[in-house]
Amino acid sequence: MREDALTAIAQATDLAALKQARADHTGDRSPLALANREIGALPPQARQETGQRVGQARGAVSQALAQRQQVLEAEHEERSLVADTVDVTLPWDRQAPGARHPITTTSERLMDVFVAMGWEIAEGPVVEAEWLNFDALNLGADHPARTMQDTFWTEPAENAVVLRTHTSPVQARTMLTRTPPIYVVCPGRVFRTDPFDATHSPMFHQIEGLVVDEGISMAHLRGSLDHMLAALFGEGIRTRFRPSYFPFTEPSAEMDMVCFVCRGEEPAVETCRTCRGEGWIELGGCGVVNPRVLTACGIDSERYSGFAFGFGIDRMAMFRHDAADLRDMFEGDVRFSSAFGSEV
Ligand code: FA5
Repeated sequence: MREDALTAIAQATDLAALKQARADHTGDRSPLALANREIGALPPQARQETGQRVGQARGAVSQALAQRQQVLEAEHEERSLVADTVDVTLPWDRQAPGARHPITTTSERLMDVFVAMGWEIAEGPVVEAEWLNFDALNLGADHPARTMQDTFWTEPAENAVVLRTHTSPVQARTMLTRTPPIYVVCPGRVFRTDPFDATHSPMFHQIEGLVVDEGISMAHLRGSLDHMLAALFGEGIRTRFRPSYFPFTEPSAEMDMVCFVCRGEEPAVETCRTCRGEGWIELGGCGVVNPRVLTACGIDSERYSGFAFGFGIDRMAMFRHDAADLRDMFEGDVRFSSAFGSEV
């Protein structure tokens, strides 16, 4: 019995065969199990001697099983390692994956900067009520500044809707639905009947920021924008504030960044097609929220003040990646995105 079992165990060449040998030689119906069960029926003297022999045989068999199991498991693992080996040098024909667009990664980076400061993300629709795109922002029907942004009208009727020309209607939406303190940013697509050139597109992206709280001033605006640009481009980036006009902010300013192609330096600046010889690229408008806008949106303008800004994300993405022509952003060529795909 013992020899039969040990031979079967030694001859098991894989784990399945060993499992079978274990069942055959140690299972309930195995000769060793039967012998063990019959010990009790033997006369006392034979019982002791047989009990000892059967006990030793069972011990030897279970030890042999354990040893063989260890050997076969090690062999199995070794075989698997060889079988699963991947030759990374083999040529591959998988389709190249897509890549995240630099406008998406720039937009997410911008949101991270503000979320890290405790601001919230706000959203609004791209097809917007005329009232929210213009009137609520102190741009009444007869206001000459309505023509500042060339609008795609979708319905030339009363209660008209437009493709939003800026992300500023989200300011109005936010103030109408929340109470101060308000700290929000809103990135999104906007539309204007602008020509398609190196720095303009009829569809582009803006990020709007709005803060309404007690004691907010232009200084808070400048500090927040400097922090945003330093986080995106690194410290020491050359920017300037230019006095400007927006009906929804007073005072208002335009923030420019030095042209990343010619760096604003002579003689390159003169022929630079990206900044058209200006040396600067306009990033966006900003200012202290006009109290009339606060009042129109149901906020106590005696108690609260605020600041707002609306910056072009596409231009910041161009700057970040040294892309000289905005049109490349919208070609849909995956090689363009791939070049910046891993950057965040
Ligand atoms: C506005 O749209 C204001 N709503 C910004 C604002 C918000 C001011 C809150 C005050 C308070 P503006 O029309 O200047 O401002 O556009 C803002 C930025 O969008 C521009 O500086 C530019 O960076 C970008 N931009 C404008 N038109 C285009 C375009 N056609 N293509 C790409 N970027 C554009």
